Amino acid sequence: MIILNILPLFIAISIIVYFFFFSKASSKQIVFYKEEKPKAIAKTKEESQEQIETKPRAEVEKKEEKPKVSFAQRLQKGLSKTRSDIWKRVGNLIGSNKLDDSVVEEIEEILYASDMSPAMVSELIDELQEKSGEEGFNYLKTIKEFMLTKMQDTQSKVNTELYDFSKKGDGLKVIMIVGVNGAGKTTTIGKLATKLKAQGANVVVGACDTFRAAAVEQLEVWCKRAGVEMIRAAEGANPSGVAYETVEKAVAMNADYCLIDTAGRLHTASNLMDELAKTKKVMSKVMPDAPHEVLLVVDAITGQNALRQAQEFHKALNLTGLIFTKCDGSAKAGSAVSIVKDLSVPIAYIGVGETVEDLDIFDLNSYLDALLGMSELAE
Ligand SMILES: Nc1nc2c(ncn2[C@@H]2O[C@H](COP(=O)(O)OP(=O)(O)OP(=O)(O)O)[C@@H](O)[C@H]2O)c(=O)[nH]1
Ligand SMILES: [Mg+2]
Repeated sequence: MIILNILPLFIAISIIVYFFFFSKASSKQIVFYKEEKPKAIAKTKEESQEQIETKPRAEVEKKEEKPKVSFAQRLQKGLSKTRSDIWKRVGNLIGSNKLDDSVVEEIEEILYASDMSPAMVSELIDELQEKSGEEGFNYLKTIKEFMLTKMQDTQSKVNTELYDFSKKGDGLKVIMIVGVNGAGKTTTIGKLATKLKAQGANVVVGACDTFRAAAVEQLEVWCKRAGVEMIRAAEGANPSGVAYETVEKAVAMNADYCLIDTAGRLHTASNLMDELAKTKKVMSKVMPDAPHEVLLVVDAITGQNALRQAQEFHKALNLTGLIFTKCDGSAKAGSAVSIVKDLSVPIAYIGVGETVEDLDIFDLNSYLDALLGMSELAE
């Protein structure tokens, strides 16, 4: 009887207790499912959406922008191979001691590999031997001093009007670019046109490499990008004719600079060298003092042969300057010193890569510091 009386109460309590725990557990599950998991996913999406919408555009772009690399850094990097393969090895052999006869031969071998002329190598070694006995001897300073003396008189002849529009006097400047195949003529013209145009100059380019359609197209890409006019002729046309037309057009347009690209040729091909001389001469019919500059593009990888090339081009065209390209890919930048000294022709520009920013005015001091690793020491 008592059991029968208690039973409903027991059932009722059981039901209440069951519902109380069950609802708590399920609500816990729902909350967990609702609040934790989905929120975590939604949070990420929302956040990224929020970032795109609310971050100022400049800030987003700034994050993507690569840090600007200065030309000094590019030069430093470009010449790192020469520095480590040549000058650091020389330094390791000399140290700060008196130059021992036993290492002279080894140093000689390393210096020949830099493509310095044999006469210059022996002069430098004499200098090092003499100075190494003195107090406070520093082999880098001695080498830098030696190279400065060899190059600075010639380097002071560089015509700044060439690369600095603000320093250019009145009238058109015609610049003819020559060199062996693949030295970097067209690329250099493209870089130059871009730089001069960016300075506000009015530039006209003549595509006088009429041997290959691809050569004209390559130049056209650069000119379009730079926003400068290019004069072209039909494939196989006479390059002299294109040079004549280009200077004529540049005069008519009252242009500031006229850049003449030419086809690459071996310095030993006399008929092609004669043709180049003719192209040069024909420009003077339009403008008596044109071309004002004839620049030889020298691929630094060429090495010792570069001096021979430069001599032949100089004989045929009376060069006014040199452009050293591909200094980033070579350990043989030593030929630069020999050519400048032997030909008395200064280096106007130096190239250390394929982009516009990789070409700049040749500054002897910075070049030697980067070559010898002296700026590294200064840091
Ligand atoms: N690494 C490096 N490559 C360069 C440099 N200058 C030019 N080049 C590359 O060298 C190659 C040849 O360059 P071009 O400008 O076509 O040479 P070119 O003298 O006009 O050649 P031709 O017209 O065939 O005689 C290209 O792939 C250029 O990008 C430089 O300073 N460094
Ligand atoms: Mg070319």
